[in-house]
Amino acid sequence: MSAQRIEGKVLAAAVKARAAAQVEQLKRQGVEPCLAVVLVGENPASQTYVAGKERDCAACGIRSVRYDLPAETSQQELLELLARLAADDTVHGMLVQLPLPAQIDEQAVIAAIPPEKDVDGFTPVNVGRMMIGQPCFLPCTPAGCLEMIRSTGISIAGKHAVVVGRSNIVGKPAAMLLLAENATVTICHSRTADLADQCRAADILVAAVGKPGFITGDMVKPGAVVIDVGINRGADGKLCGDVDYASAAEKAAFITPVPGGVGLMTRAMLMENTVQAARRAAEKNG
Ligand code: NAP
Ligand code: LUD
Repeated sequence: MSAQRIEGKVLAAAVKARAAAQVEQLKRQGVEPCLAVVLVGENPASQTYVAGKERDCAACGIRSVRYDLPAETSQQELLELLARLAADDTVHGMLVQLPLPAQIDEQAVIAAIPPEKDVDGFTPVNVGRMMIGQPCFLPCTPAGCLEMIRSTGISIAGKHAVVVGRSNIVGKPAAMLLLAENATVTICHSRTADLADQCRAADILVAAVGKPGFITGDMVKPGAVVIDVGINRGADGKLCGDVDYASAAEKAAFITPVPGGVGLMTRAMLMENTVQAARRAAEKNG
């Protein structure tokens, strides 16, 4: 069998077209959706991702403001900027690109984002709301994964989903969203004893490990849906995922590519969240 590629580019374009239509409507009501993106230091990958987010904003008609702070920025300075953005009514969504330099406490920074502007869905309030199924901003990468799984047309309910990785930004929330869709969910991590067996049991396999080619074809159940969240540089310097695409595609029914997969959906879901933040702010202000 040769798997069907789940095209991030096509799906992201559809999500962004939907967002753009809503932006048009908000603008007619006198609201210009605006996203503030804060980048600390000069991590080249972060710069690429943030540039992509700015391009997506422009394509959707969303105003974006970018703050580039030097790597030596103190936590206090960053918190002061966030307080200004939090108080600025023209800013609807705000995010601080991760990772942050070592002198800055990530959780303290996330806590400085008001939940109603937290378009990454990283604040404790939004994480808690997601856990109990209340309306919230869904974290962009897991939400993008869900959108890609849904696009296959398979029904998630009752399926065995295996998520490899338990980070706060990908693995844990991805598992929670799959659970909310009534999958039976297994979360694997570096201390999982029988990882290959666990993976082979998966109807839906989500890989968020951060190791190039970590998931190989022998770990994929025939007919599975494989979602590759990883973004790594291979030995050849090229971008690659956590899944060995060639061998996994021989077993899977559907598989996401890297590049051109989950990364593009992460950006698209951010546009959706930003529009939602602007819409809620507009409703609140009359
Ligand atoms: P992370 O915080 O480093 O977490 C990696 C997870 O993988 C951890 O839970 C770790 O287990 C687990 N792991 C590591 N080695 C393992 C092993 N040998 N066996 C089983 N599990 C293992 O990474 P992350 O932020 O979740 O990101 C994961 C990957 O996704 C990275 O390549 C990152 O660049 C990419 N990413 C992509 C997007 C996107 O939009 N496409 C978004 C975010 C991240 P422990 O918890 O036990 O250490
Ligand atoms: N921090 C993210 N850190 C890293 N790929 C992203 C990402 C676009 N606060 C905060 O944006 O949501 C976040 N919020 N993340 N990520 C990863 C994570 C964050 C990853 C990939 C891409 C955003 C992306 O555009 C393209 C693709 O896979 O096709 C190609 C990118 C390239 O390097 O050419």
